[in-house]
Amino acid sequence: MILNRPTTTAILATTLLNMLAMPHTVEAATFAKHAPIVIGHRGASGYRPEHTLASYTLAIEMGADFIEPDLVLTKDRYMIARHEPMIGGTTDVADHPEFSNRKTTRLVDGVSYNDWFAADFTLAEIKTLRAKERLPNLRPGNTAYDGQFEIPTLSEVIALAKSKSKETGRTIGIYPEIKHSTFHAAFFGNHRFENKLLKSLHSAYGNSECAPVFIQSFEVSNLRYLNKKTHINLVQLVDADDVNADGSIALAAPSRQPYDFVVSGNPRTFADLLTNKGLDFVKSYADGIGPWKPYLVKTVDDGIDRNGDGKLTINDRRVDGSTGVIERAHKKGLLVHTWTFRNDASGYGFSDPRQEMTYYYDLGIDGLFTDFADTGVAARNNSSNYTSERQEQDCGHHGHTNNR
Ligand SMILES: [Ca+2]
Ligand SMILES: [Ca+2]
Repeated sequence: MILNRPTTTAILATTLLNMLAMPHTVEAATFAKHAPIVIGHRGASGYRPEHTLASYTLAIEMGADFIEPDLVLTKDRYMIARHEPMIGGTTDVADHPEFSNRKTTRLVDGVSYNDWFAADFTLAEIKTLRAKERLPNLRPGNTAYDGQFEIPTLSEVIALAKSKSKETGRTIGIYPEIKHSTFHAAFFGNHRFENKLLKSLHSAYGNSECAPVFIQSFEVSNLRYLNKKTHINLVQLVDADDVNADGSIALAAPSRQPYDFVVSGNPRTFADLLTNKGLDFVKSYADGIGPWKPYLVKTVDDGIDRNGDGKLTINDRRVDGSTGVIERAHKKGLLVHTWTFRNDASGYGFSDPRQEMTYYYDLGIDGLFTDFADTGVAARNNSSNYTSERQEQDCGHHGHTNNR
């Protein structure tokens, strides 16, 4: 039966449903901090060129709780969403002859790059560029969108998250990453980037731990600085170079240490941040950790073709279970968000990406970054650790302690 006009009963039912679905709309600045979340990694970057409003919008429409803009600064100090200060791989800048003389060589975290750098372009110039797919071989379908989308500013990302929150009745959070803090400090001045970010976030969301925001960084000293300046949630990212056949973590520059440690001569590695002592240290300034997933689940390459496709790949690795990092971090009151889950790559020990993500949610992680938000939401909703009731908890009522 097709109803051309809604009946009174239908209208009443819809009104009731809306009331039930949006109990927290008056507290828009709160979010379900303790329900496991799905973070749209660079948006829905499995389906659209990363870090575009189209990519973030699709992630939200697929049910992501947070969208993740990586941030770099332009010459005139605007925060724009790009994965790297180098923009040759994700924009059409090479097709702009007027910018051919901007290509240059710079060191980023000790590695030399010959590329175009956002820091050499004004925002107005950046706005003449268009995004393109970073991984055209892995994601050929996404190249259909090359040349269509602008490079968004942080303000535009915030505006999108806010308007989509209103439209959907869900609180859509943002999870900005300060990229290469040491590089930006050398270019623009110490903490200029961090101060700009806080100014923008505090004005958009208030200086509150209930703001639907996590600030993330692979560096340490900038997070410790931010901890003194804001109540907004901070997450220490923990990188590595690779995972060995026996499941242990391989560390090599530039993914061996936070780069500010390299500069200051601090010998501690990323792995050192996840020992009990390391977690105590992180807990002194951050609310959560964001380790690469092999830090959390041990998988071993034992030469068995588990999925029977006649090839030995990372998907075939034996899954040995939790390394204990999740449990130890939780004991210290740290949230655990891990990365990156992809339907088309990176499935250590799993051939089915949804199964992989559910496995991590079942171990108790508080959230994960995925390029495929739809699969992430399906996996999360399928997890034994997820109930819609938990999702309605708000961050102010559940005694999350921090050290500020
Ligand atoms: Ca990121
Ligand atoms: Ca195989």
